[in-house]
Amino acid sequence: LKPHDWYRPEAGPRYLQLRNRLSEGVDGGLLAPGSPLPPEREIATITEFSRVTVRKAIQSLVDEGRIVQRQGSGSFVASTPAKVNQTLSRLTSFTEDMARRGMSVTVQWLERGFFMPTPEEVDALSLKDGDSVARIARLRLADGAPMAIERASLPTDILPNPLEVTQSLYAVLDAHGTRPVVALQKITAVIVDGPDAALLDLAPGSAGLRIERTSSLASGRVCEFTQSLYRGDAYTFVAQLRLQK
Ligand code: 16G
Repeated sequence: LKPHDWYRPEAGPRYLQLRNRLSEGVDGGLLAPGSPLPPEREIATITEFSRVTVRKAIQSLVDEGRIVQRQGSGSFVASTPAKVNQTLSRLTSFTEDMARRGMSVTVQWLERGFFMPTPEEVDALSLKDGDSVARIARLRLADGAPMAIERASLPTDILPNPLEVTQSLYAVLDAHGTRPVVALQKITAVIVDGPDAALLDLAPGSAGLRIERTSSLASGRVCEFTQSLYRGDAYTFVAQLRLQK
């Protein structure tokens, strides 16, 4: 048997035939990473498949993470974010880290204001009974590609006006003289699913890194508790180790 005799991409269910053609379009560079897919109707006309088949083919590529769907703006060819080598020895901000690499930073706000703290926040920030918490949760993008979902919680006297944060939290804290000087960071491997996967443009079931940062002022007071979910394929964390005797 020659390969052609058993490998026939045009065989199998119709939606898989179309899926293969679309997939080849992506691999062949016809559909560039990040570019929008033509509307379903148009794909159906060009390829002579039904709208139902087109929808099924697109859905199977969405499930594989090759195509991403954004609410209100349609389907796009997935773009793999640049891989970032991030050192684990300096207390820097996301904005600074990306700026150093010449990448542009944007944000999609998820939450920003005062909230009733969760027991975890009460514990991490040593809040008193009845205290509320300043919380800013956002999707962080570099050069337009989603990198992480970050949910930062701070005591209200440290961040009296959460709306002041339009881009960099640490720049705002710096201006108030409350930028943290030391932090404890924990990194755990997780599976990304549901709405988190959609926000990060990941296929459900992809690898992610859950990162928790607890930062303190020079006085030792905890001023920031941030829980983040980073794309597993976007980061390599690097630490230098020394022999200690
Ligand atoms: C980093 C920190 C996060 C901090 C943020 C401030 C990690 C895992 N997290 O993303 O804790 O709140 O920087 O960045 O490194 P910003 O000043 O750009 O808002």
